[in-house]
Amino acid sequence: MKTSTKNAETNSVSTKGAKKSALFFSSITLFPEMFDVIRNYGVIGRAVKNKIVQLDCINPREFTRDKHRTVDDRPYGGGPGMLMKVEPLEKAIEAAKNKHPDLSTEAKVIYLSPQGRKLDYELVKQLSQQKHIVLLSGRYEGIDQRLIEQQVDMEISIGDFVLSGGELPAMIVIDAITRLLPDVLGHSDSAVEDSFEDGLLDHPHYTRPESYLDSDVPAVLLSGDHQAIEKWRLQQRLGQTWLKRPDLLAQKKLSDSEQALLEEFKVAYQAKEG
Ligand code: 21W
Repeated sequence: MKTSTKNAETNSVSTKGAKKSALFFSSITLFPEMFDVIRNYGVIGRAVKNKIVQLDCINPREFTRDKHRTVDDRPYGGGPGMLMKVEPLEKAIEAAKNKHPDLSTEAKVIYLSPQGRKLDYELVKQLSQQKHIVLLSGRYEGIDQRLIEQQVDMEISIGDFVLSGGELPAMIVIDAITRLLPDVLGHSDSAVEDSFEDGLLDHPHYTRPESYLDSDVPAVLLSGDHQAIEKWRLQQRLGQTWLKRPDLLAQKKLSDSEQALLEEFKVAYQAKEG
């Protein structure tokens, strides 16, 4: 078993002698149990176990004082739906920020909201440089605008569709950031290889059997010619991006050899599809 020790002063963990920086997530949520999904399974679960990331949930309900532990309140101006009650939320944010007061940088407070900046690889990469991220998940119709203005550093959306709350988006943010941290992924699924770093989609993959419903694995993948395989994969990545995400390709500066590979793909595609 891997043993790791953590130094509270420097916010670093050492595993088998190698130093690395830990990232703390504080999740403010009315549904902390939802986060057990990422805490206990897969790549992120292992990162939590190895103390590469820490994930604490803070429930605003714990900061209520009334008999019914009320966490919702009515919107000024009327209309359907409720908002999250200000005082418990304010106290939860304060408690989250104070979780790691000894860090060199302050916590970044992120409110997951449909009004936010759309999450993409650039933003995930930028956030992976932080030490402490507070993720505030809204429920009901959202939170008081003054809390956003005074307590929130950034609003993030995961796309233009309506969800029931911020918890799933918060978990998506945690998953995407954690994958980019050093030592979270093994060599077999390295972050560099499948990142959006080079702005291209992935190439197609094949496994056994060699022939499936009369359709064969591309011969080059069985050739053992690693140079030819790498060339084919790059050509597929260029071609698939051209077919499916022309917006990504438009942003990318292609080298002469990449341009030639893409032109060859287009010719073959047009010959096949007409
Ligand atoms: C959804 C709360 C809609 C309030 C337009 C005008 C966090 C989310 C969420 C939610 C409304 C994210 C309305 C993508 C999401 C989230 C809950 C407002 C009425 N719509 N990213 N008026 N999509 N959603 N509904 O829903 O908290 S990040």
